[in-house]
Amino acid sequence: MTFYITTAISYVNGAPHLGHAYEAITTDVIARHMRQRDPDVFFLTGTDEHGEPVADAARDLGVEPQQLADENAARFREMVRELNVSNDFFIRTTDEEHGRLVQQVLQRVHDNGYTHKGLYEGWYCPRCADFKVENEILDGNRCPIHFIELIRELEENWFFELSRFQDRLEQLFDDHRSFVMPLARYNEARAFIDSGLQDISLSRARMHWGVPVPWDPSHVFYVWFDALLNYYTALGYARPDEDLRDRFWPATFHIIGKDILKFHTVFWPAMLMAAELPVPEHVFVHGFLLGADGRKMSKSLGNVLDPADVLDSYGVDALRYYLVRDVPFGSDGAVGIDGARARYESELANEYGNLASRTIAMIRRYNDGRIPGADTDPELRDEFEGLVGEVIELIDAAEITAALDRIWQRVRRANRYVEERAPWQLAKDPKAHGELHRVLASLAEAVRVLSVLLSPYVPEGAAKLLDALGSPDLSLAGAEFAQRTLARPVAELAPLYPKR
Ligand code: ME8
Repeated sequence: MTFYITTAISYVNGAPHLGHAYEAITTDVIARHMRQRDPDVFFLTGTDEHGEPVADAARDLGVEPQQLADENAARFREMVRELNVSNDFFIRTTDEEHGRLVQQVLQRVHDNGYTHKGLYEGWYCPRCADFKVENEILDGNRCPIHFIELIRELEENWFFELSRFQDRLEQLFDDHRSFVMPLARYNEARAFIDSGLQDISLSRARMHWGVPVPWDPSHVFYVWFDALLNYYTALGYARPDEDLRDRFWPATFHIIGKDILKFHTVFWPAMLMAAELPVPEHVFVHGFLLGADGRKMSKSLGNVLDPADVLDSYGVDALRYYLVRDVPFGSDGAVGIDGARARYESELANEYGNLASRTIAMIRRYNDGRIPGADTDPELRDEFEGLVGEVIELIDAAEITAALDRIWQRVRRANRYVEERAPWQLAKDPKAHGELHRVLASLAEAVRVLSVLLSPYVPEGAAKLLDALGSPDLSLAGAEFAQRTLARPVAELAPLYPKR
């Protein structure tokens, strides 16, 4: 079984912001979890570098688009690294190989007869790079996302005959209820299709910053088609010695934000059908992180929380954990540094971190650092019964927040177990040493299982704990709560999430 997951690719008209970080982190949680089940995972992220969003920003700064793209793509790459994101490739749509493959695929769409030249007249948002249809336009001809005034465009373009895919898209949605997730987003996409599809621009005559149309080189492709194709083209050249398209196409999951639903759930499958390529299995649509004012975080609105503030103060696990835990995946959520601090202190430090420290310290103090060979306690074992299966089922549906919640219930249960059994009391009573060994063996197993399950969320802390236990195996096959005897004594463990 293979599993191919992607993020949207980010516009390089500015620096990365928390919304980009959020998407990279949440996608990474799923990718890391899947690798724990089956190693044949491919995880793609990257940057979207053509079209007006980038050309206009470069013009305003008085630099060439390529220069702006180079500078900002480097910042996105750096962000991904700092966030501990485990992508297998980073695509840039200015990669030469990408452009070549875009031309190949869209030439096929043209050869298959799904294009025509025509006059486009309508309203256009240069920030979205989107030709808005009637019901997407706010009063005063404004963009519903950026609130800026739309531009009246009148130009001769190549059109993609989207209208001819009305029936096939309806069929796709009828047959695959999980094509778009969650259900509310499925309904939204379905409503857009049901309202009747119109042909859309495939090329721009007045734009030059893009991939040239091979059958009419005075045009470049409309940036959205160039961009969407990244998911497919990347597989063609990510590995110099292997064309990964046979192995990984179609994608299992595209993870995107709600503002780009129409492109991914309507235009994209139609384009693939026109090119005779299989369509992706699922598009999962997450919500927006909102600023303190409750509005979309965006450069143009100036309400962006810098992820660096959380990273500098609390570290990478804290940012990853906070965003996944506080914002139910699929919904919007307002976020800020106070919330991040609270989750760090009360949960990462006081619950998981403390459980880990106590367990290791007690094994060292009361049993010379050896995990006792005693049987684990059925009471705690029962609490973990079925947990791995629950997590797997939830993450199959991209329910990463719900899965984290289930795991965390057991973190809390294990902490209560420490209080109830009070190993420090048992240690004072020579007659209770059998019980003490059972409690220590159970706690060692609990923190091990919890760390394996938490590692997609907090890879740094989980790895430290598993290292101290001498049990680095991350596979979910080995994550059932059982009795373990480990070869070497546990190592000293510095606090996973120290007080700041
Ligand atoms: O849309 N909260 O790029 P982009 C959560 N290049 N997610 C957010 C967000 C926020 N505040 N702000 C943005 C593009 N995003 C195109 C995509 S894909 C073929 C081309 C998400 O840089 C947004 O929804 O504007 C999108 O999924 C991603 O960040 C990149 O946004």
